[in-house]
Amino acid sequence: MLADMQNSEPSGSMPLVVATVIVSIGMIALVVLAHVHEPVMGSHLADHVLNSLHGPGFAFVSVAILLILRVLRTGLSNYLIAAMVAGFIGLVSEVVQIPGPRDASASDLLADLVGITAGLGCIAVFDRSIRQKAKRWHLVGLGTAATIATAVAFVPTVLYAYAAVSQWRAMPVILSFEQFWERATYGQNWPDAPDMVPAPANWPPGYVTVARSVATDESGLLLRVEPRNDWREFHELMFMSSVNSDTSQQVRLEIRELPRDGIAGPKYSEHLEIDSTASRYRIALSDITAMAIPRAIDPERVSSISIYTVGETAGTEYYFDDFRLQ
Ligand SMILES: [Ca+2]
Repeated sequence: MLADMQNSEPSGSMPLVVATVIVSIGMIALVVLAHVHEPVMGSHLADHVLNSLHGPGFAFVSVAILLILRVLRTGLSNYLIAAMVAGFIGLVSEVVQIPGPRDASASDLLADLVGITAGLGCIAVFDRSIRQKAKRWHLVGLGTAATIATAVAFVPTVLYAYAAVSQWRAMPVILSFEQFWERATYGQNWPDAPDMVPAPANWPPGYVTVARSVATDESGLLLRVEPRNDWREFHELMFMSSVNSDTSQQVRLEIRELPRDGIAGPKYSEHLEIDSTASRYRIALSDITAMAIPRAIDPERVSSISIYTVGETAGTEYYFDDFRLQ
């Protein structure tokens, strides 16, 4: 099959063309679905996987267009036409979102263009007619550009997919602060994400690395976690915590639900006293009540868990570990 891709002559390999076209249509369908429906895939990470498909999607789309063109005509201008057609599809797919609930995004369009560069660049590097005509340093430049574009287009999808699968497998543990992928489940929404540090000396054995969050005067936010959305099997949230202060410190645990129809989801909160002894805190989900009206958490729509300071505690260090459900 690779031999067929290595020249600009009309390709006789219809199965390759058909397979690429089918993959391309599937990728576009996924991206369109993600744009039309507010995706609720089971976790924020799964949503990130879907949103990261712009680059890989348009790599496949541009290659599919190129292969179709090769069946119809010869010449290196096929690359230019394929890039323009794929770029036009990307532009249209963003423009049609302007009146919809989701925003048309320049960064999505940029990701589309990177994907097109990756797809066509990788084919061009192995194209025999280009290799015969081009100077060596042109080929080196083309190969470098294709490699960088491929990395930029595909690495986010690979990393988010890895993190999403790891998060799914780790349940009912939400965060252990032992794995590098967990960084993708917290620290996305504010600049002062907690550090991963060795467990303090007064913690029981078995806790290797924990999160350390230093209170500031501003938001009071110590930690925000974006767990998997589906909590139907569980009735209790637990975590380990301590504070480096002689007096106990009150914190507010807040659970937020996913937005509905663009309106922010309800918030539920519970106050806890954290002291200097490392202890396991257990909160029954039924005890966490909505701020405005008494209602229970929808276990299929949990969006985030946040912990805020209460009162003036700037400079105080809080330690957290082992967030889990049971
Ligand atoms: Ca840990």
